[in-house]
Amino acid sequence: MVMKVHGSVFSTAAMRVLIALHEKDLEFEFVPVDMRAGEHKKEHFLALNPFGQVPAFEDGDLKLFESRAITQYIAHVYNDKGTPLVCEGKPMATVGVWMEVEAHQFDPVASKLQWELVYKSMFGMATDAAVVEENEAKLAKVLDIYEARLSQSKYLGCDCFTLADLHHLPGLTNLMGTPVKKMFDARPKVSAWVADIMARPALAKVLAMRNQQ
Ligand SMILES: N[C@@H](CCC(=O)N[C@@H](CS)C(=O)NCC(=O)O)C(=O)O
Repeated sequence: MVMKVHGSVFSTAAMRVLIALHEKDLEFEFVPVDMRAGEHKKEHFLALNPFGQVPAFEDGDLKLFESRAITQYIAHVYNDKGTPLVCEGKPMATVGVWMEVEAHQFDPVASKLQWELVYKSMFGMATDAAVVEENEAKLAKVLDIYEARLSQSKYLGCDCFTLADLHHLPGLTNLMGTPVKKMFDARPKVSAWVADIMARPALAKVLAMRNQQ
């Protein structure tokens, strides 16, 4: 039975899973969830994710939610396919550190900036300049740490592309179209890393899915 991803291609969390599946060259079915119609809060979707958020994922009788748990499942269980997105032993511990950094240091700040600078305008709402300023200052601190890390290592987790890098791609895709891009451009190692990971064909495939919507 083919794997299923339930979500919206406009959801950064769903994009994370779709990019991982394309990196792994795995066959899957994408099941669109009409979030505008509140489909993610209806009973049939809550049976897949009781928190009523996309994505939800099925592989046979296994049902998962939480995008980063899903990508880790895909990377470990299908480790013989496509790009090796995880590694073994001690190096994996460091990849794990940088996956946590993305989830707890980068993503909360990047999500607030995306809300202010990308999504609010889509809903006809005004950007709150004070929130942007506060979160730009937080992002600057995170990016300084990334600049130091990327001076020692080609990618965040190790010298090859892993989930620690991949998990950033949806947020970066949104932020690169905003004035916040200059903060990434100002840091040479960060800027080279962004250019490198954003050139992944798997991301282009997910953006093509988005353009078809
Ligand atoms: N930590 C979750 C976050 C999922 C999430 O926030 N999904 C958003 C779309 S990107 C959503 O479903 N929002 C609707 C809602 O929370 O009601 C994950 O990584 O899967």
